[in-house]
Amino acid sequence: MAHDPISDAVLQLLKSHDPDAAWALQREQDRQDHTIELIASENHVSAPVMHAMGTCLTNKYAEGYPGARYYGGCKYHDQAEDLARDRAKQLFGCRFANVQPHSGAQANAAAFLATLAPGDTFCSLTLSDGGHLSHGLKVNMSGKWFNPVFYPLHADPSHPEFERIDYDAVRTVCMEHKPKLLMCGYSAYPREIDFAKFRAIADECGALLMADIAHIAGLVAAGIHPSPFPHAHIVTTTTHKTLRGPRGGLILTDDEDIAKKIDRAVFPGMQGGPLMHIILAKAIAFAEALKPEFKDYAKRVVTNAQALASALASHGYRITSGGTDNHLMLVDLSARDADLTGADAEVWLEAAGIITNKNGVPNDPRPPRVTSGLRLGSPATTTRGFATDEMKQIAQWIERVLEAKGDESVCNAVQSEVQSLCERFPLYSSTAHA
Ligand code: DSN
Repeated sequence: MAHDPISDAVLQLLKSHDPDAAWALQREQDRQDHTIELIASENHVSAPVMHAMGTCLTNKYAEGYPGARYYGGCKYHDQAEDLARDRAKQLFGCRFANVQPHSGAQANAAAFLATLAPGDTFCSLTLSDGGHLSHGLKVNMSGKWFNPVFYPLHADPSHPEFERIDYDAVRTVCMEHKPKLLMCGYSAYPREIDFAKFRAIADECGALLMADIAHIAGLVAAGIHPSPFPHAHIVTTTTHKTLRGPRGGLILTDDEDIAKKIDRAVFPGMQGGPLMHIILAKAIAFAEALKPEFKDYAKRVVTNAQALASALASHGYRITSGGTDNHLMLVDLSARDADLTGADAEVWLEAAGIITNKNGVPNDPRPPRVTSGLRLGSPATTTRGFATDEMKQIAQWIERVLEAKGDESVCNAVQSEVQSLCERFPLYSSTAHA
């Protein structure tokens, strides 16, 4: 098994220095090597990206921006941050990039700070229909300090656009509430987003358009999903999902005035010192995403997701909206078995070496810790080298485990087959990340 070489090196270092930490690292490395990762928001970074995160750039404070820092000794940090900014702009075809947000949620918070005053109204997708907690959840800063109003998905099963964005409803909600900011981009939405339609609604109601492309950023970068530019005023994203970079956030815009406000909102508005080792890793990941191989990777991510979705549908599972255009799908388990919950399915599948997350389906009668659905995605398995045959095999294993309601002997048998497949597709081998 080709382990991730950086974790291997760190493990050797830690074995005598800190055995408890070494134990946790080793077990996690084994878990990643021997299980199938179907969580739609996760991926396996390349060895150079992994290396960059464990470097001496973590030792430095670099508050401020290139050429205007609050600390001495930043000249190489300026170079690293400029590389990351320039590559991000090239990758997404826009004029301004802020690579400092520590996460996607912080990127969103900074975008709010730059464009809204406390109490202002913004509009986003109903969270239980696939939105994100930083898009207006009551207990999140976005829901406590601002006034979110929500648009739904099409809820009529007889409508051809069932469980897809209801653009008429978006317009109605926006014209009634006149939000300052209209948000699109989601955590559990399997269909293409029409950014031009959103922009037309934003213009009509006098809002800025913000696209949170955290999930689809890699597909956008590769040209597999339409770009939010030139439609969105602000684009936020994480860098670690389909984009396959280090864990972190990124904000993009074409508007110089908004860019200045974003920079001030990130620092000193939201954050102090940037994570410069992560920014170096972002620069490396952006360069990887600019390569032709990444376009091929992104295409295979979508093909693999579609293969998994249709194989599950052939086993009697309902895929919300009837399929997927991107890297993820929502599986409504209740159509297969009314008693089956996402919570049970997640635990049973994990026992078989298949890692997923329970997820509400639109209009789910069950609460978020139980749910009637699973969210599945293909970014990590595609990095590992799986193609459509392996995705169909995974669907069969899922069916075996769920049909047997997590029976221990069935889970053990599947787990052993999963392990064999993982050994045939080692992470950090010469074929992974191709
Ligand atoms: N928690 C992430 C996800 O899994 O989609 C979103 O930030």
